[in-house]
Amino acid sequence: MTATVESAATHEDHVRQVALASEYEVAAGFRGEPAAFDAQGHAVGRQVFPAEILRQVRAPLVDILVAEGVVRVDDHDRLRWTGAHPDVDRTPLWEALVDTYESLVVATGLGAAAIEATWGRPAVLWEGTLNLYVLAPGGPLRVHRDGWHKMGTAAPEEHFKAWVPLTRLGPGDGGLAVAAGSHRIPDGPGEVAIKHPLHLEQLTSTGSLPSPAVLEPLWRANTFEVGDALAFCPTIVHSTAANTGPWLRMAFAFAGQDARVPLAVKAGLNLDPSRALTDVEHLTLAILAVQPSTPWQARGAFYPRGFLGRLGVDESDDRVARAFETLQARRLIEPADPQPDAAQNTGIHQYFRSTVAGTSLAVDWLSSPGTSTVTQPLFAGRLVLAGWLGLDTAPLLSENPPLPARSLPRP
Ligand SMILES: O=C(O)CCC(=O)C(=O)O
Repeated sequence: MTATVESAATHEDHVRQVALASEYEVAAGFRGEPAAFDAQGHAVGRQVFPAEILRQVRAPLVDILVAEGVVRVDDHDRLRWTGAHPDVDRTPLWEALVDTYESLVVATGLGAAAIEATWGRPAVLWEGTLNLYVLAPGGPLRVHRDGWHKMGTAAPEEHFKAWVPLTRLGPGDGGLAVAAGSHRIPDGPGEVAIKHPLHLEQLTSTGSLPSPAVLEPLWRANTFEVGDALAFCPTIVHSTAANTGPWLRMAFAFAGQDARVPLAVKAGLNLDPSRALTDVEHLTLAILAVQPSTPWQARGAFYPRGFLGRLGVDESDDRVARAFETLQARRLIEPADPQPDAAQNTGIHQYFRSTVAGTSLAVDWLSSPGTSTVTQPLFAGRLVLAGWLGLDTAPLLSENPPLPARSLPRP
């Protein structure tokens, strides 16, 4: 009898009943424990963001909601829901969030710093992973795991999801519930038996979660102030907690990885100033140290007939153009239009040159000995650029692998 009742209970039933618990919290000014995070699969960081910055991130979203007449701002850090039904049009909110998130959370390095404090590991954010979650009273719960598509080759524990509430959340206000430790529990059997896993996370992304009975004792929720964050392992089972109060709950989330693990191309090139430059950014910087160039011209260098493309260095147009944005944000390059007022010198046809700091960084990078991650095409490209900049290439040649069999570009 008990077994029948137990098996009939759904994930959502358990999440609706979840009690508040704070097994792993990191207080403001302290640093998280990677081992505790690995065991629990999550950690709550208290006041790891400056609350005022998050209020600025929130402000344009609140303006939209007030103009739509669905919330009233009558309580500190909470929005009274006055809408007719729990559906909220997220599109304009999302568009407003992207800008403030990029400029106030990513480009300031505050997002990486908040996760580093909570997680206890150096963090680097993945581009294009921003999500906005808006939950009106009575809104739906969704029990799920995130998956492998926002992870590189390292173990799931070396990646994080960050969930950042934009409103104060008391008990019953719809925080985020996690099934502590579930990041290590495989899914139930999928629709078709797996003969050979096609992906490292195949056993935790079948779409068939561990049973409600297995997860039931693991569910935890929490209360949050603006400035707090929840970091969790992407494979942990989690869910919106039930919003039974009178307030609209808003949160955003982003994903990333341990900064010491090599960054996959899929991670993108975010504007976080603490992120180490990638090869495409170093190469682009070195090109601009050689001569002023436009994004269009630099892209040409990476094309199959470009000097880097012919050596086997393969990069997409998007990443080369994006490298200009990172380098300019870090003041390593600056506009250098030969005819500043010429209408054609805009967008991908705008000229840039390296600044003094940029040239010095390019020279350091070109002159530094290679590591095991320097491929032969990259090494050959660095040699060409070092030669063009008149650098002594002898130390590079004595410390690095031999040149690839392909010939160097004609002068
Ligand atoms: O905030 C929510 O309701 C869901 C959050 C979530 O699923 C996530 O951050 O991955």
